[in-house]
Amino acid sequence: MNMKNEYLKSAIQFAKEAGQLILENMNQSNTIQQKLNHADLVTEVDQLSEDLLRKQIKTMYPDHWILSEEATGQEDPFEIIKKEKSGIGWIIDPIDGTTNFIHRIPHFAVSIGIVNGGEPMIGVVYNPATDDLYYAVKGEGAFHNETSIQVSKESGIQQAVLATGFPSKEWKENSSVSKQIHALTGKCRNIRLLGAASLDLCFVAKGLISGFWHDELNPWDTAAGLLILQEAGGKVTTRCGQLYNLENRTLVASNGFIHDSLLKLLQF
Ligand code: 2AM
Ligand code: CA
Repeated sequence: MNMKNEYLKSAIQFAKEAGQLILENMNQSNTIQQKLNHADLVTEVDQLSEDLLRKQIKTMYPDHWILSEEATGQEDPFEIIKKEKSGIGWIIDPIDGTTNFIHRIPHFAVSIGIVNGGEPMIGVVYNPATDDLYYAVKGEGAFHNETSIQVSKESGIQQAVLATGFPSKEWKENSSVSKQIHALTGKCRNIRLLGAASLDLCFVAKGLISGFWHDELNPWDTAAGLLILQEAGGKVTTRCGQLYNLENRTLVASNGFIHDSLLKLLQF
């Protein structure tokens, strides 16, 4: 087995183990803590999942670095990403979609991106509640469970279903996200706020929706989904249209065909 496939196999195994742990704890009354505000939440299950993932990675790959949501604390993850340009690193979100998890909405995921020399090499996104597994290896296509996936062929923004979300600090009156949604209202087929960025990217990759935009995401929200979407034929840029990398704070993702129209509608 080549190394890339070994890492993929490990990432899938770790994501499924963490997913099992999350499900086992889903119906317990978990302690919920606020981070920035009443919309920015973390549970003890986020921490349990992260501990399991870090332990597995450290045991199997002691030379690899790890960037994960809860361990990062108040540090700026973008500064860490800028420094970690060499070697192999695992960028993990132990639960993406924590608010859905807390409300027992079965739409959350374990997200694991592996980068090599700063470039995404492997992406694994696993929703344990529905047993949906998305994954990609650089240059080898994207998959949902065992099936190869591609983006939608939709070329008109009027036929496009899009998704976005509110970064917790933008959950307020006169939010910039409300303005963005307003700018697209009536222009596309409809807009969804599904609550888990990694799965939004996979939904674009699978052609279920044609585009997704989101501000202020962190590298652990996007590292895995970014590669899965690119390998499915999609396009990911910043809101200014530059090719997206893990250091950027705005993200516009699409099937490629509607990209320019979407970017244009978000320029105001
Ligand atoms: P989380 O569940 O891991 O917090 C919801 O639109 C999406 O945005 C989720 O993927 C959520 O990730 C992410 N998100 C919410 N608030 C965020 C914040 N302040 N910074 C970065 N990502 C955030
Ligand atoms: Ca999270």
